[in-house]
Amino acid sequence: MTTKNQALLTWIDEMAAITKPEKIVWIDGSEAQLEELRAEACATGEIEKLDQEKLPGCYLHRTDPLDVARVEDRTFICARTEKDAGPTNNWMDPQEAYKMMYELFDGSMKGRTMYVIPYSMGVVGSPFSKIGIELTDSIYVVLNMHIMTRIGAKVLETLDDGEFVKGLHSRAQMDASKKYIMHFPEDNTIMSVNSGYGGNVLLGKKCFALRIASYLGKNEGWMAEHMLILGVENPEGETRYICAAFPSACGKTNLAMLIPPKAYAEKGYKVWCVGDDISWLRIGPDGRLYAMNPENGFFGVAPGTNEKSNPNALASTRKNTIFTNVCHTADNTVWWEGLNKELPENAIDWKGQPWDPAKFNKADKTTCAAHPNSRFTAPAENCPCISKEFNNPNGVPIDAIVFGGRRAKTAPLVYQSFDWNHGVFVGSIMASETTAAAAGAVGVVRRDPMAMLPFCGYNMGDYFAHWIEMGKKIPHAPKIFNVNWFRTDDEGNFIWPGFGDNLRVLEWILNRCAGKAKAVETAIGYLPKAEDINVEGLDGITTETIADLLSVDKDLWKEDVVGIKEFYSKFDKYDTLPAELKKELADFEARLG
Ligand code: GTP
Ligand code: SPV
Ligand code: MN
Repeated sequence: MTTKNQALLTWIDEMAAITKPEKIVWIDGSEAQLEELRAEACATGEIEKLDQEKLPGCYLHRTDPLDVARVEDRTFICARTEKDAGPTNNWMDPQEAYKMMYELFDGSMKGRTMYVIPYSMGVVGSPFSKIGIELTDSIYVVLNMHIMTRIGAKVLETLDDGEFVKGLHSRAQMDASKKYIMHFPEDNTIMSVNSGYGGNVLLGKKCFALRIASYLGKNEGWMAEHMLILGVENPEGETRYICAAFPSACGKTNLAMLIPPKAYAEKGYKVWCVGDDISWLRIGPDGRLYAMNPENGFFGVAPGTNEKSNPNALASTRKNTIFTNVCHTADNTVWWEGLNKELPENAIDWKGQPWDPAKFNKADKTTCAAHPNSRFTAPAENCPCISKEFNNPNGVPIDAIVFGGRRAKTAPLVYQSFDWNHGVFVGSIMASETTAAAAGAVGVVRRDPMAMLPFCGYNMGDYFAHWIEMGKKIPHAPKIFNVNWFRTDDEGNFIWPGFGDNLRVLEWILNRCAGKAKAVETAIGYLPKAEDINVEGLDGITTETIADLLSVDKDLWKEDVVGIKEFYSKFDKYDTLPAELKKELADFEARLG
């Protein structure tokens, strides 16, 4: 494999001079080369080959037990000024950051191989796709990037002497105290050291496709969002597309692949998955907003995935999949909490220790066989409901944008914003309980605007302003909604059945977009009447339950306003909160009375 791209060759030379690998191997994307790497990683124990009859092409990997999730406190936006990174990001001066990182990378690949991975986010060669090069000393990273992105010689060919995003990753000493995930948006550069976990090291994903891309999008007039993309096909055979932004581990993969409830399937409803995590959105020639999924696979949460909750995700993991931090069973397959009711005997837990099912206690995460953030990396083409538009470089036209999070109270099952700017406000005040997808406390409510809090590559006030500006530029803008699948009763149980039944809510959303459904106006937005959510075939859920799920408690919202104001006040320092959002907040308070 060769390239004439002098900037690329020079950069690789410079990075190799710092990291000092024993050799450099270019990843051409061929099955022969990948197979060699799998064999090498099996020989060193980096991955284990699973039962090839039951799970052909599947492997298991365990990370360091202290390296199991994204590390937000070690993730930095190294923009030129602190203002450009904004109050919600960690910031470091770029010169200082480069100096520190080059010291940490000094000799970090000694005795190891540096792999050069050319990858494309989006269909190779499409004008809407972008190319990255990741240099890494981890075969696990190479094998995952092969599933999650389009890699190899074909990417290098289309790069020619064009621009690319530089990514440097080294496991180095895997020293947690020296773990850093650094972004240099003004230089199209990402550096990650001392981690081997997914979101920290698969640099095409959150680092490039969200943090760097959101910055590029602001400058180039498009948007990079933490959103799934799905198509709902009605019995007449028309497909309408929806993008939805939920925080990490709040249901994107599940919604993107949902199986319609029986009553819907019988009528002929179908759901098609275009993407489960990231959307790149542009205005099309017809004035509508188009979404494309820059990824080529799913890096999905394993626990809770089963034949009932998400059969499409489970089916996607039955071949050519890498499992990370799940439980290894005695018959050389995998298991995780919620896969089925049978607790495996003689299994090995995610830390590599014998697992005792007798000591398992659902409420105590430390007794789990699989880590709560254990994941599968599965090729998109495995998914039984993958959309025929998956490889359409232009993406799909979007009717509705849906925000949502985990809220035990306050947020109703669904509501619609009054207009685009109010929709931006609704996205900006999103709050959700934290999950195991990031290191730190779980279950604490925090503000997570547009599910982008950990992923926005620049000042979030400017990001809100970009949303407002986009609204002015899209002639036929999608309608904006908010959903909450996670309201609980007094015992803490989820009231709404969720999963496939979420289609009942999407139906109201799409009917609203088509001007076919009624709504009631409330202080927070337009809500369905309880009888407008179809409960046909739902066990134990009546129109009264729906009424309860749709209730708007003004006192709870008044409490929420305190939290919104506190969050908004973070933007005072550089005065970047758009006037439009200040007005929306004032109007909201007035409506609450
Ligand atoms: P990331 O990959 O971290 O971005 O997560 P995600 O947003 O794709 O979340 P995912 O679909 O993997 O769901 C995370 C967890 O939420 C899983 O344990 C699911 O079982 C659970 N979950 C998903 N959808 C629903 C739902 O509708 N209701 C309930 N109660 N739980 C859900
Ligand atoms: C998330 O945390 O939102 C994920 C997994 O999708 S990771 O790739 O680790 O970011
Ligand atoms: Mn995600």
